[in-house]
Amino acid sequence: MSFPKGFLWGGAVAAHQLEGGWKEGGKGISVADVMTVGGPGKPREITDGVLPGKIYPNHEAIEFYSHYKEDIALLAKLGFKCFRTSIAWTRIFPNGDELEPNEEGLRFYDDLFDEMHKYGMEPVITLSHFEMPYHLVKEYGGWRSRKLVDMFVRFAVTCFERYKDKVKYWMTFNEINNQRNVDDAFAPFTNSGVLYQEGEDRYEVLYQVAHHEFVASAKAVIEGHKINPDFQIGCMLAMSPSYPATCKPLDQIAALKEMDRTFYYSDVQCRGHYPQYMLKEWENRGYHIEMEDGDLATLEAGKVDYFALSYYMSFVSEYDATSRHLAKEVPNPYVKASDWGWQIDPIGLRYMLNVLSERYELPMMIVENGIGLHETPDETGVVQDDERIRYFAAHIEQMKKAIEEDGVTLMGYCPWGPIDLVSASTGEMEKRYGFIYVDKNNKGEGTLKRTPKKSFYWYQKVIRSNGEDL
Ligand code: P53
Repeated sequence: MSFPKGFLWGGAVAAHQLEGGWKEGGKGISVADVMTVGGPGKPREITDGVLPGKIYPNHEAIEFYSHYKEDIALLAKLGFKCFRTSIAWTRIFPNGDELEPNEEGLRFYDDLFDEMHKYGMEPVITLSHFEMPYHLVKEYGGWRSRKLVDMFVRFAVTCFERYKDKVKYWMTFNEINNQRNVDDAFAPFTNSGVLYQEGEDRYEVLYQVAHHEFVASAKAVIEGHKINPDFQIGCMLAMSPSYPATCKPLDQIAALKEMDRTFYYSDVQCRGHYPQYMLKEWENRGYHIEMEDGDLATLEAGKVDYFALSYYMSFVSEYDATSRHLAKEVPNPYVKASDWGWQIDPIGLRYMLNVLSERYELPMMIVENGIGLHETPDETGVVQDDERIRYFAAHIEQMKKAIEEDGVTLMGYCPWGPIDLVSASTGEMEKRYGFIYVDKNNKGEGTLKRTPKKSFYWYQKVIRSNGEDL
């Protein structure tokens, strides 16, 4: 038996990508509400508020807000032991800077968590998943402002107190490391509500922004443990290994430097202090990162309990002396990519779990994994998604090896988007991840009818056998 008893099999979503109801129940406008639909190679547009004539796919998404009972029942039928979603910050604090929460928003998540518990499903909850209040962008410049620390902590504490007997597993910031990618607008905006200005040193801004988030996250961990000592509060990073392109020593340095751009986030959140390579970068570049007295002690006291990761793909780094990070990304000839160019690499998951286990010695949870596919139901109305089944079987096989042969501690597995939803990076409905098909297209047309795909029955069997029957 490789997967431990009580292993958390489930799936993961984020509020803004499925709830819809963007104005229901007193909800405020989030950063996701001002992003249009894009496509492969066509970035989503970030508009200055909600403009007429544009398509904003997150406004309605798949209307989980009004369909959640039916959807949770379907996921229960699938056999979910847990369900990861996020609490839309804008349902609780519509603008983000209020002092009192919005009761109607709080009640929605009470009902949702009750509904999960009805089926013995454990909620796994992200506090900030690409959906911060847009007001905080306009008024404060997003996480550039130190003021957001207290606002986030107020939001976190409100949720911790309200749901202390309903939720045990928490994460502070989803994929906090995505914003390392300062060159496109998407990541800094969705992570942190940051729009870079002409002429500024984006990295200096990034490190200041991240410092605010690290302090906010650590404070949430500290406060959360006071509210319920049984809480498990994790960091959450997108983990994509970058392999050296060849065995040339300089390619090894390139891959190392490339990975440090991500490890910087988890080093702070798991070890409780800044790593030397980052302090040196600040010194060498003359960066001044503003900190308040007590911040470093807060980081030390607010280390996370577990490591939550998403895993989709791997990369390859080749040494490039002209690059800031000494690395340039090159394609991997040994793996295939999805229609969106994401390189599929199940063994990379085993590799990543090992690296993280050795670096941090923490329990881990895979809170996202999956493949986006173009899909249409066949003449019987069912999507025959054998490609998805193969993708998951291969990844679960590698998780098994990591547990059985390498001794990593894995708490659970939540594939991304168990029910089709709006893609984060492209805003498409037609980048589908689900075990359940949702009848809606990129233009927003469709009946919203939910239909299990072939993989639904396959994953049901996997869960029933605790990962033995792939
Ligand atoms: P979509 C980039 C790289 C890896 C994961 O992504 C990423 C991103 C940014 O999109 O995001 C995570 O929908 C994220 C989810 C997202 C999922 O991966 O772009 O946490 O919100 O939907 C899949 O195909």
